Amino acid sequence: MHQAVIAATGLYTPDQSISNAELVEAFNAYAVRFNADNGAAIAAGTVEALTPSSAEFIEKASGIRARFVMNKSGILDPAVMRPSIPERPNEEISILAEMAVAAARQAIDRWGKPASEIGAVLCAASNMQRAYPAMAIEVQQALGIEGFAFDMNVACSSATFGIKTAADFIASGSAKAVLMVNPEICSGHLNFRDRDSHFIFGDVATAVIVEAADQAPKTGEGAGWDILGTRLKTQFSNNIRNNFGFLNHCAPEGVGAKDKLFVQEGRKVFREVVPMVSEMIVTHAADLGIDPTGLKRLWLHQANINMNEMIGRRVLGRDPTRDENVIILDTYANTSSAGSIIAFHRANSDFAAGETGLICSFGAGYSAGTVFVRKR
Ligand code: CO8
Repeated sequence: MHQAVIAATGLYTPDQSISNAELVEAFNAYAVRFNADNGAAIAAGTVEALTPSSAEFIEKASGIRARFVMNKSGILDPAVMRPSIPERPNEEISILAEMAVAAARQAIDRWGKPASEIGAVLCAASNMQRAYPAMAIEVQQALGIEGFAFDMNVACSSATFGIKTAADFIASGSAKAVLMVNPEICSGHLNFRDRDSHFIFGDVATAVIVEAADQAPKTGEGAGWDILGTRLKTQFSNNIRNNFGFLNHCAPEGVGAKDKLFVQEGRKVFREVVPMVSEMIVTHAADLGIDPTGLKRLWLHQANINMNEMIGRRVLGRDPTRDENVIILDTYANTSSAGSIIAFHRANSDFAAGETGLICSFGAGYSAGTVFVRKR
C-alpha cells in the first residue's frame, strides 16, 4: 500500500466582493418594493410583509463581513437579486471549469512538476453547473492531463471526501498523483431574497494535489504533508437541502419555488452537527494515537463563527486562538467545500517538520470528513 501526501494547494479568489452593508442595502430595497407591490395582500393577511435585514445581525450571527462573488451587479440589483452570468458557447471553457483551472494552475506551479504527471482529476463541489460531461473532464482537458476524471458531490464535505478518494487511489496504485479541485459558485444557488440565508455564502475555487509519498520530496520547501489518516461519515438529514435538479421541468408547479435553492433549518443544523463532528474528530484522533489537544492547528469547514469556535473548543479542550482555529469566514463567507482548503492554503507556512494539524469538513447530507496531516 502506497502512502499519500498533500503535495500542494491552490486558490482562485474572484475579483469582486460584496460587504454586508451592500448586501443588506440591496435586500432592504427589494423588501420595500415587495411590500409596496403586495400592499393589498399584506393588509388582507394573505401575504407576509418582508422585514429588513441587518448588517449587525449578520456579523454577530455568522462572523461574515463580506463575500467574494463571480458577479456583483446582478446580486445587488433589487430587480434581479441573483448573479448575472451569461451562458457560454460549448466551444468556450465553462465558468466553473475556468475557476477550477485557475486554482489548479497555482497548485501545479507550487508543486513544481508538469501537469502531465497527474493521473486523475476529481472535481469535488456542492453544485456542478451541468449534468454532463463531467466538469472534471473539462478541467483535465484544459490542463493537458491524461488518465481519468470525474465529479463528486458531498456538499460542504466534498473536499475531504475528495482528498480521501485521492489518497485511496494512491494507496491502490490507480494513480501516482491526483488533482482535486473545488470550484464553488454558491451565489448561483443562494436565495438572495431570503433574509435568513442571503448572507451565508460566497464564491471561490481551491485545488489540492495528492501524490504518492515515495515520489514526493521528504524535506525542504517542496516537502508536503503526510496524510496520517482520513475518515468519512454521512447521516441523512433534510435540514440542509436544495431540490434543484433535472426533473424540475417535469413538475412545472415546482419551477422557481424556494426549495429549488439553498434552504436550511440553521438552528437544527447547529445543534446536530456540532456534537457529531466534535466526537468524530476526537475518536479519529484517538484511533490514530494523536492527542487532539496537542494539534497545532484546525482548518475547519468555514460554516459559521459560533459553530467553528464551539467545535474548536470541544476538540482542543480550551478556547482556541485564531492561530489554532483558522477563520477566513470574515472575508470569504461560507464557500462550501472550499472553506477548509482556503484556511489550510493560507495558514500553514509556519509549520515545522513533524507538527500535526487537522483539515475537517461538515455540511449537508449530513456529511463530515477528517484528514489528519503532518508536515514532512
Ligand atoms: N437580519 C436581521 N435579523 C435576522 C436576519 C437578518 N438577515 N436573519 C434572521 N434574523 C432574525 C430572525 O428572524 C430571528 O428573529 P426572532 O428571534 O425574532 O425570530 C433571529 O434573527 C434569529 O434567527 P435565527 O434563529 O435564524 O439565527 P441564528 O442565530 O440561528 O443564526 C445562522 C442563523 C447563522 C444561519 C445559524 O443558524 C447557522 O449558521 N447555523 C449553522 C448552519 C450552517 O452552517 N449551515 C451551512 C451548511 S451548508 C452546506 O453543507 C453546503 C450546502 C451547499 C452549498 C449551498 C450554497 C448556496
